[in-house]
Parts: sequence; structure tokens; C-alpha cells
Amino acid sequence: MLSRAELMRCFVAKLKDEAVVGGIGNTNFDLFAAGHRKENFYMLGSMGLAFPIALGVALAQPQRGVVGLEGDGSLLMNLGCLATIGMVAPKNLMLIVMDNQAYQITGRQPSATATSCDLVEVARGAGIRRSDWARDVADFERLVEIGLRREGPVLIGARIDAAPATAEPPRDPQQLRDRFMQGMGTRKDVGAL
Ligand SMILES: Cc1ncc(C[n+]2csc(CCOP(=O)(O)OP(=O)(O)O)c2C)c(N)n1
Repeated sequence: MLSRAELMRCFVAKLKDEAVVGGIGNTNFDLFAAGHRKENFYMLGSMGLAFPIALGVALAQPQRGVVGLEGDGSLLMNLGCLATIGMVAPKNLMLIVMDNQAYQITGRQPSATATSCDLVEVARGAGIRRSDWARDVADFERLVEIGLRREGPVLIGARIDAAPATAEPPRDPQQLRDRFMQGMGTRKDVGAL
């Protein structure tokens, strides 16, 4: 079992101008805790939307690398997005599934990955051929580097711990949207946010 916080730090340290979309749950919290970037978007409220939003950004900005971060519980709520990503297959899209086998932030109820479901196998079956479990931190870093080379779509699964989050992004949806649009260079009419 890997340290979620350590993986996030390793991941963020490799970023340049990539857009990163965090999902509801610890992926958002860890992404923010690793240091806010103007290219980060933190999804609030609805589970399973980090990958579809990341897909949209990847298609809108094909010159930019785009990464979606999602928890197992959230991805299980929206598995269909994997089939769409497998079909559209943007080279600039990387997906990272942080699998703690539970819906942690609502009380650690076990998810299907605790017993029967392998999300990397699901992703392969959905047409994302470059889908792999990270065996350890070094393997995770290797897979992230492949994803950042824009030879995607790439999906990385990481079986991670359930450490408590250390920070949370601000919960102001308008501010989060406007900041991200500034980070993407698509909104210039607002001042510093
Ligand atoms: C559609 C929907 N159903 C339920 C919830 C309540 N909810 C919020 S976060 C969460 C658990 C998220 O689990 P996971 O994505 O695995 O992330 P983790 O908490 O394990 O980091 C649940 C059930 C919600 N926000 N949206």
C-alpha cells in the first residue's frame, strides 16, 4: 500500500503547465495540499466528474498535457467515461486512480474494489490500453513520466493508504472556475483571484 501524500508530492513535482483536475474526495485535498497551482481545478460536490472534465480540457487544449485525478468510489460512479476516453483517445490525457478501496471521506464504506473490481482491468477493457497498477513509488513515477510525454491516454492505478488529508481547497465554485480559466489562458477579464 502506497502513501497517497507521497505519490501526490512526486506527481506535482514533475508538473510544468499541465492542467490537473482533482475529483471530490482526497484527490482534491492532496492536490491542494501539495501546493496550489493556477492550472489546478478542484471538482466540488459531484462524484465521477474529474475524468470527464479532464477529457474536455484535453480536447479543448490539445497542446497542453491534462491530468485527471479520481478516487475509486467516484470513478465507480461514472465508469462510462472510461469507454468514451478509450474511444476518443486523446494523447495528452493522463488519468490517475487513487484506490483506497473505500468511500473514505464519507465514513470509509468499502467500495467494490475492496473485493471484486479491478479498475485497471476495467480501463483496459474500455480501450485505454496503457492502463497499469503502480507497483511502488518508483514505478508510479515512471508511469507518470510516460503520461507526461503525451503518448496517452494513460491510466495509472495506485493502491493507497487512508491517511487523513492535511488541507482542503476553498469551497467557492465561482472562484475555482475563474482561477482555472485564468490558468488555462481563457479568461483575462478578471483581476488576481
Ligand atoms: C453523486 C454523489 N453521491 C454521493 C456523494 C457523497 N460523497 C461525497 S465524497 C464520497 C466518497 C468519495 O469516495 P472516493 O471517490 O473513493 O474518494 P475518497 O473519499 O476515498 O478519497 C461520497 C459518497 C456525492 N458527493 N455525490
